[in-house]
Amino acid sequence: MHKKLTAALLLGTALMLPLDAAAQRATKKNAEAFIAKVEEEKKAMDEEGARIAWARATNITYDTSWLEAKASARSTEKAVEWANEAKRYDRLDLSPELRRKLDILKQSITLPAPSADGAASELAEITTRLGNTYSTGTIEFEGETVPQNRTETLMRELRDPAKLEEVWTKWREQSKPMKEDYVRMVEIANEGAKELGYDDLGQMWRSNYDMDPDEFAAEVDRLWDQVKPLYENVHCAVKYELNEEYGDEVVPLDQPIRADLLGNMWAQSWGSIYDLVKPEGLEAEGVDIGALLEAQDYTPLKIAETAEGFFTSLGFDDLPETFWERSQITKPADREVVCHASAWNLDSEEDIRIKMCTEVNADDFQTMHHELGHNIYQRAYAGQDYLFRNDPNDGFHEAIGDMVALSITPAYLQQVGLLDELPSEDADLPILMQKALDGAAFLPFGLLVDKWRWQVFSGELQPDQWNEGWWALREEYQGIRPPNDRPADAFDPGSKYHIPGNTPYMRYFLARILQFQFYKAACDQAGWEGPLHRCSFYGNGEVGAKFNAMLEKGNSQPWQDSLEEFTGTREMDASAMVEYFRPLMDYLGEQNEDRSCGW
Ligand code: X8Z
Ligand code: ZN
Repeated sequence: MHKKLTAALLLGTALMLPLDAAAQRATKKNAEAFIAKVEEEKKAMDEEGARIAWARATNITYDTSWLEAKASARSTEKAVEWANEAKRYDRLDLSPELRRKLDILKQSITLPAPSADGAASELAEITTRLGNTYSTGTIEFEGETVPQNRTETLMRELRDPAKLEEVWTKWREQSKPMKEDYVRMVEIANEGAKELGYDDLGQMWRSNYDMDPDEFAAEVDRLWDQVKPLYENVHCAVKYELNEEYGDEVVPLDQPIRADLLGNMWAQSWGSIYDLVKPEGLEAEGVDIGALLEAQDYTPLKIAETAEGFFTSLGFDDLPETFWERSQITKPADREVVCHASAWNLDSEEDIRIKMCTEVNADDFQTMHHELGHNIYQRAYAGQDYLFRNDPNDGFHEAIGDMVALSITPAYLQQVGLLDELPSEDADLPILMQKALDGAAFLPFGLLVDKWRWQVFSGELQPDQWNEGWWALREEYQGIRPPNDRPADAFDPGSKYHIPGNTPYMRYFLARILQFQFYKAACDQAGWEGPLHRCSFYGNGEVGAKFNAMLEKGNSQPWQDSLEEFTGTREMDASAMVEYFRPLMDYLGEQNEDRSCGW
């Protein structure tokens, strides 16, 4: 009775209010109630969505895809509704926590749909289809049908330029049909971003960094400038070694490097061609992790257990039993799956898992640490309010496992029984070169994927210029070129998982910088005084506790605060990375002195 009366009174009052009544009803109390409701509903909705997405990613069928598209449309519609509702409280003076939660609701939709009927469904159908085209793609090579993940292995292992070109080119035939869907997807998601008040989707993505979106764009350029000399030196040394190997015809010294010769489908990390490009003057051997794993009969499961062991040595709890029961660690033989590695927390509490098609090699050893880093982070912030169960800047999530993997030094490999004898100090440069081929070579790729998407979303690149624009960036930043003229209907960006998968990519560039910042801070905390690249904080519980304190904060505060608490600085800064590679930089600088570097 009393309740009804209140409702009637409220209604009466509302009717008598001036036109901006809605704004007046935007009270602090209503904002609190709104957030409480969203946190409860979103948690349940996300869990259902994640279980459906898991079912599809580990078993791609007509029905699981259908279910995923439906669930994805529903959650986009809800997310857009909540983002719009959050705007109602824009002008209120609220606590920083409440304001942050409202901002999170407004900013963190990767692909928004406009509110028009059917838009969210069309968008979801397109994105599910794009993802399936990528993950179920195959090529015909030497009389066999090769699935997506094995095309990556071929690019890693083949050494014949003609065969490399064949695999490289055939994989890019797969992405041609994605273009039409991608055109429509960009239209819809841009409309969605505009409805939420952004110029375009790129600006919306750049708005998620606790700073002005234009400032963020300038920030990544600043970081790139810090590491560019390192990249240029590695690029030059690799170009000369490849020229030795393949000759002037295949690797002319006055041109960008052919993209299919770098041991990776996208020329994004080059560690697998270390045997070809080890600088001539370096006598000592590096450490061939792939060979060590094979020699000791490591299995994918053993790789996972070893990576878990690193985290537990820092004081983190064992992974739960359900991790081992429910993860997909190797590729199932009897069905289509998404092989690209990922880490999940299905209930945002304890149900953490990975999904990989692990093979026993150095790349997957690294990726396993990367993925478990995600899981450890997810579990660490599970105590936060629901909207804060995330990282404060998406580079953080990607940096955790990689920061830990920097501690995979020869001393560590010996501690876990993978290496018998420690190599002499002469091995430092070869080891640094191995790490630079992955870590430093990745930087311009990490930067340009979203530079391309930003240009696509803003309309600076029109669909008929997309492929050219992609190669212009590949040449400008990476100094690489395609092995053949690209056909007019090519959609080469679609050959990379994160484009059809719609995963923003700048996070990996940031992570590459942050991982060294975190690592250096951890080494300082451990009291390490030697050269940075020899530090391993394996087994250091004190470092683990401090690290955990940062992870536990999740997204409850600006990333600058979290970074400062762990490292003492509020800025992303590549100087730790430069310090780490300094001995190699000095060496390569001398080697390259009279060479024609650049492209
Ligand atoms: O996509 C990934 C992870 C999953 S978050 C395997 N990475 C990027 C890539 O593969 O392109 C890790 C390094 C960069
Ligand atoms: Zn990741």
